[in-house]
Amino acid sequence: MKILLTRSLHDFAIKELKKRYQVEVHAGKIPMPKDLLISKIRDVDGLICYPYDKIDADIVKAGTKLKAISTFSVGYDHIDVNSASQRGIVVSYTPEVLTRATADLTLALMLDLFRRINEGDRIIRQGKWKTILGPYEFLGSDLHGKTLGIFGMGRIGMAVAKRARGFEMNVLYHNRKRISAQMEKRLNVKYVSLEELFRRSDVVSIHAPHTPKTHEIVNLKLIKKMKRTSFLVNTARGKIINEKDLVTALKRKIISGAALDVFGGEPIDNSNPLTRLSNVVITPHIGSATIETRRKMAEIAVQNLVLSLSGKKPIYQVRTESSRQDLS
Ligand code: 8YV
Repeated sequence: MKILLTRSLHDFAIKELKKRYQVEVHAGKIPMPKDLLISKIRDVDGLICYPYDKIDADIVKAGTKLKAISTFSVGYDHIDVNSASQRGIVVSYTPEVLTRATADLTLALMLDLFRRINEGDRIIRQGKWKTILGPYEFLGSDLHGKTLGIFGMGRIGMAVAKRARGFEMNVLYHNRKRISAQMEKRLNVKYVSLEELFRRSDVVSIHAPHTPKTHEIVNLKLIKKMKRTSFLVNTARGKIINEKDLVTALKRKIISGAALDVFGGEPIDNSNPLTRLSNVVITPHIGSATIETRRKMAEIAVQNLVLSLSGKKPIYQVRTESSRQDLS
């Protein structure tokens, strides 16, 4: 069988794949240009892809021999899962192993916003720290006693809730579906409407998947419900926020700041207005980027593909919209 990887993966993973298949690893432009992907996919049985590869209906249709798509990610908004399933193609993904790493980064970003870590770093590097700071200067705020609003109470949202309790925060959440009363009690979280979440939280953190329903759901109207002292954190998908509206809100100081690991289009550079705002902390989509987590993701991406191609159930199969219970 032949398989295609749209970019390289850990050596051990490629080795494992080469034991079983004829492997082609795309080494050129990232993401792989659509024409090239279409011409290559015609000939392969399996595909390993990444969130920036758009695996739309055209790609799926061109993959006449394609039996399995394994994405190196928990998000699968880049794959037309319905088209794939109609053609009997098994789609798999890598949840769970990246939950803690992503939740850790979320807390790191929150701490950064509250305690102005990056801002302080920038001031020193720019030679602007001239005198010892006075009692009222360069103050941040406490996390303890503040309210965190989690939008999307799936695996990552829950891991963030657990960590936030360690910082003695109060936690509200909004999810497409309310979690069980037992789970709410265990996590010590309270369900509220989306509007209430934005209105009452000192920091809102996004952990929902990107779907037609969540596309740019965080717009100026919703951001305007937030307190002027509040922050927004996004480690999920950039397209959940209307980025233009967020820039407007940050410029007009409608909210205090934002920390973003994901963007509407990636990568971003300094032509993006977000990079010029001092009340914004930005990271280059590194939620799952730890040595341990990425290794586990590679292991699972390989196992998912191998199992699917041998006609077995992959470890984590993406279910189609109609068969899905929990969106986040
Ligand atoms: C990426 C992610 O997969 O898992 C996801 O959905 O967005 C990330 O973990 C990772 O950046 C590799 O592209």
